[in-house]
Amino acid sequence: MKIGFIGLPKSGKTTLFNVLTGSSAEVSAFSTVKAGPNLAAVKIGDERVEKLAEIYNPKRKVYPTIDIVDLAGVSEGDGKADAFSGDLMKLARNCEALAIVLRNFRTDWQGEPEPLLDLSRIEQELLLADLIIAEKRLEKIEANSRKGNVAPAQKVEESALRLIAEALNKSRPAREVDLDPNQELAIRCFQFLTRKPAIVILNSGEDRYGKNPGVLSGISQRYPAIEFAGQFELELSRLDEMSAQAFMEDMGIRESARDRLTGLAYETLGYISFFTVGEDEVRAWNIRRGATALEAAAAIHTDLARGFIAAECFHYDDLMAAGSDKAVRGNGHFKLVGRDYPVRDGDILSIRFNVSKTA
Ligand SMILES: Nc1nc2c(ncn2[C@@H]2O[C@H](COP(=O)(O)OP(=O)(O)OP(=O)(O)O)[C@@H](O)[C@H]2O)c(=O)[nH]1
Ligand SMILES: [Mg+2]
Repeated sequence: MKIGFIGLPKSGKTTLFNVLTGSSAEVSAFSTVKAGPNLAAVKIGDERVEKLAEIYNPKRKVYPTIDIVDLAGVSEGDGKADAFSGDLMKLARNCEALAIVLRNFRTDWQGEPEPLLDLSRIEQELLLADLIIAEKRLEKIEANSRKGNVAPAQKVEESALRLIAEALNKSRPAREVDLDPNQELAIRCFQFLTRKPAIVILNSGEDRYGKNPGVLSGISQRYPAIEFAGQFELELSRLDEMSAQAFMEDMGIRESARDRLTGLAYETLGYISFFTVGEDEVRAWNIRRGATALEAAAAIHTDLARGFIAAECFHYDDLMAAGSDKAVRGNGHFKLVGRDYPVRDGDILSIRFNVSKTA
C-alpha cells in the first residue's frame, strides 16, 4: 500500500514524513532544491502479532508496512504556480492513495494559515491535472473515430472518459463517478488523481493543536481527516519514551502519529489483516476487505495461489479464547476453506498447495 503526501509548499510534508518514518529527511523553510521524493516504509503495529508470538514463540515477528512517499522536493516550492509540476503529478499517480497535508501553523513569511482555502487550491490542481489527461485522450479517440477505426473497447473507454470529464468540468472529483466494471478497467491506466482515495492531514502548530473543530468538521464533510502536530511530534520522537508519553498526554494526543495514520489509512482504503503463524515466523499481512482465500494466498506468494488446494483457517479471537490451536481444532472453530472464501480480519491461515501445479 503506497500513500503519497501531497500539499502546498512548506505545509510540513517532510516534517510529518520524518515523524512517521523515523527518518531525517531535510526539512527547511526556504530551500528550493529539486531533489527526488523521500520514500520509506512504515511498520503497521498490531498487538495481535505480539499475542500470537507469545503462543508460537517464533524466531521473528513480521508486520505489514505502508509505503509513504513524501512528494515534496519535486516541486519548485515557495508558492510558485508550478508547485504542482508534471513530475510531481506523475509520482502521485503511482500512489494508491493520497494524503493531503494542510498547513495550520503561522509563519512570518506565509502569515496566518488558511487550511480550507489551501485544500480547495489543491483540489483545483488535482481536478485540472485529471481534466487535461481525460480531454487529451478524448481528442485522440475522436481523431481515431474520424478515421473510422474505433474498436469496441475504445467505445467503453470513451463513455467512461466522458462521464469523468463531465464531472471534472463541474469541479467534482472523478471518484464520485459511478462506472461499471468494464469502464473501470478501461480507464485504470490513467490513474486519475481525483479517483484515488484521499485523506487529509491537518498539520497544526503546537499552539493550535486540538482547537480546530470547525476546520476539521469542514474537511470531514469530504475526506476522512486527522490532525497532527507535526513539528511538536517530531520533537517528541527525539525524547525518551517516558518524557514523550508525558508531553503527549499534556497535548491530548492519545496515540502515536504512526498509529493514527496507519489506522485511518487501513479504514479509508478498506484493508484488513490476516495472519500466518509457525515456529519460524508470526506474520500479519494486509489485504483488501472482501478478498478471497486465493487472493490471500497470492499476497503471500504467487506459487501458493497457483498451486492452491485449500486453506486451513481459524480466527484469532477463537484462538485467544481456546488458548492453543490444538484446543481450537477440538472445539469446532477450525475449518478448511476453498479459494472463494472471503477472508475476515483476524483470520489465521495456512495455505495447502500443490507444488507440482506451480511448475
Ligand atoms: N511552527 C510550525 N512549523 C512547522 C510545523 N511543521 C513544519 N514546520 C516548519 O515549516 C517549514 C517547512 O516544513 P517542511 O516539513 O520542510 O515542509 P514541506 O511541506 O515538506 O516543504 P516543501 O517540501 O519544501 O514543499 C520548516 O521550517 C518546518 O520546521 C509545525 O507544525 N509548526
Ligand atoms: Mg519537503
